[in-house]
Amino acid sequence: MRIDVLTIFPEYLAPLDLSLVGKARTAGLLDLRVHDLRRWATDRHRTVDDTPLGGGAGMVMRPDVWGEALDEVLGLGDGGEPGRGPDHEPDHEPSGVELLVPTPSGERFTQRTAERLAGVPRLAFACGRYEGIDARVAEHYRGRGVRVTELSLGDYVLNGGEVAALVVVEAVARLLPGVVGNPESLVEESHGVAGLLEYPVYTRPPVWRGHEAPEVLLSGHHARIARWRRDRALERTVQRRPDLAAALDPATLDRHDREI
Ligand code: 6GU
Repeated sequence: MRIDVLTIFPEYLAPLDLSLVGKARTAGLLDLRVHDLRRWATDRHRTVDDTPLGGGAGMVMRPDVWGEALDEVLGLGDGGEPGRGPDHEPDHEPSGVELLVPTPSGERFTQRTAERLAGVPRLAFACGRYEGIDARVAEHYRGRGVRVTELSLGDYVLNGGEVAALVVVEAVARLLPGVVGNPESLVEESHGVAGLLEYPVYTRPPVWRGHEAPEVLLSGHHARIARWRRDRALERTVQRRPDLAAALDPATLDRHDREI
């Protein structure tokens, strides 16, 4: 998979050299390229923003700078020739690249989104400051046949899209074949297909500072352990995430589950 990140703060993406994502890059499983948006600014001060049309606080990122940057990085060529308007049908073959725009006003990013994105051959992130990128940029690339997804991590506001891009890259990269050593570890974890949070986990010693690990986990009784883990996962989900509990498919719950 190839991922491009466009940002005015390339240093913010430095953690992508580390850990699992860093190893995926070294192993050639992930081709990740970070670009400084100011490379495409044309004035002496490398300006990328301007005041909002209609007035108001803050600054808005300029469509002209984003347009030049994205045309080059997405490999689409010049999109500004006369006769092409926003109402035209896309006249490019979809390039297989999906443009992701992190914004608190986007659709919610979930594990389902990460799973879908892990199957897209090319992703590109347009990281804006939180007042945002001129809305015509997303509209323009949609009109050219690019899938554009505005994504939000949750209901809070970050200063810009960079941290959100880090989160999405990590969530997607670990789903790529060969990135996580043991694929079994992707199966049981929180937000898996069962819609349950993960059960609590323990390791040695069996007693630590007077706290005992649950006896069943030392029993060697695999069916009882599985039942205990499912009960704890359900209990946690009901207590911590009533929204997820309410969305559980009743057909996948057994009689024992209903007693939790
Ligand atoms: Cl994706 N971007 C920004 N700027 N703030 C956010 C967010 C994204 N998700 C939650 N807050």
